[in-house]
Amino acid sequence: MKIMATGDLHIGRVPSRLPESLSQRADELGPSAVWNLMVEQAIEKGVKVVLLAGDVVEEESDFFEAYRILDEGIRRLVRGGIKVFAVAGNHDVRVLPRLADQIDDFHLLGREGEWESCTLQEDTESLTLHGWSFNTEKVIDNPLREFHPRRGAGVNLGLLHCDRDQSGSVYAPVSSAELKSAGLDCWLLGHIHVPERLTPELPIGYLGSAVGLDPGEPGDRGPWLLELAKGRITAIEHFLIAPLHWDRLTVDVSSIQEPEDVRGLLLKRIDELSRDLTARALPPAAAGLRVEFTGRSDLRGRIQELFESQHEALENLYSGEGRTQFFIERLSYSIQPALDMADLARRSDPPGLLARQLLKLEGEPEDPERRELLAKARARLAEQAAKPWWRTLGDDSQISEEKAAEWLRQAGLAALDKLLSQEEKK
Ligand SMILES: [Mn+2]
Repeated sequence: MKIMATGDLHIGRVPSRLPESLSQRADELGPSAVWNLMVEQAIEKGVKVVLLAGDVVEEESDFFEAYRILDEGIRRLVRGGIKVFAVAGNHDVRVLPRLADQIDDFHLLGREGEWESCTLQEDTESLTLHGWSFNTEKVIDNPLREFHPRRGAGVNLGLLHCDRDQSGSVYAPVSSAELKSAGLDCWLLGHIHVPERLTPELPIGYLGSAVGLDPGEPGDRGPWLLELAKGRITAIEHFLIAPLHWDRLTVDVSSIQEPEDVRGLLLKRIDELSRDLTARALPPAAAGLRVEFTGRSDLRGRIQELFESQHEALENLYSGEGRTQFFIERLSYSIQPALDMADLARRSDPPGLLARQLLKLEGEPEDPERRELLAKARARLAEQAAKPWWRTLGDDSQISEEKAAEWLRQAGLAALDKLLSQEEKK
């Protein structure tokens, strides 16, 4: 039996911070778009049950828009033999019950803050759902206090909108320990927009928003697919179909000679991301990037000038196969002035000592002092690499001199930056 589940959809909210060229098409990128994709994919993948973990609708005033979008989607799902269940969250506490009353086959679980269960069956597989809905915008009581489940057939799954491990919260505070000991096999949670890593071994956590609604929601988004067989959860997959992807890129400019070289570095990073996104079954139509330039360079001012003069071009970047429109939502410049290592190395304080070691690293490969430094580093790293908890990552205990030198250099530069920034603050 296949299940599709999503956390916070927020139908009615328009993704923010889109550039001019995309704001006209915001409908194709936001909550209603991901919902339509979910409907299509649920039918195509032979899903039997679709679950919505609250905050399906942004607010009361979105009733008509949400009605049109949900009604149409749910009709299609029902025609495909798919059942739809939801619980209400703090945003849709009033609007969701009303929508459920209007839309046939839209089942709201746990009205009036009372736990509700129901068992579904498909061939030999059963699923028992336990759900609870918000009945006021703020709920200070822990809904699990009133939860005394009677286990039903098959996998027993809890659907809940709640604030986990925030004891003073006014959004239905619950604790991880209570969820674990509640007697169910799985908890799919709504409210927090950052998705957690759900696995068949630990199927308890936040599903996250179905699509990132602003740059503050970077990373992978989409609904989840669960598979049940012989009364157990056998697979859980985060199904990354969000039509809009937000991401943060840091681009180290330390190596550049000319300000224009930064464009190439930036494109390379976008290319890498583009390859990842294009490999998806449904690549996003658009991706918004928050880019931070880092590292050390004396060209900071000229880099900033260069990018500020071509603002428009940064709203419409294509890369690779060009299926995703990239845009730069924000550029920031955390570039430090270049260091004069030789100058620093003459100092007798900790930065001076560190600078001398760094110069050694970059110096003559056969220098005995360099060799000794690297031998020590490799011994220490090998000790770490041999620890049992790294074993599953494969046998990487052979650390080459070259690799050790690069790690030392990066660690040394980072430490030097830290030491010098403390000096600047004095
Ligand atoms: Mn919420």
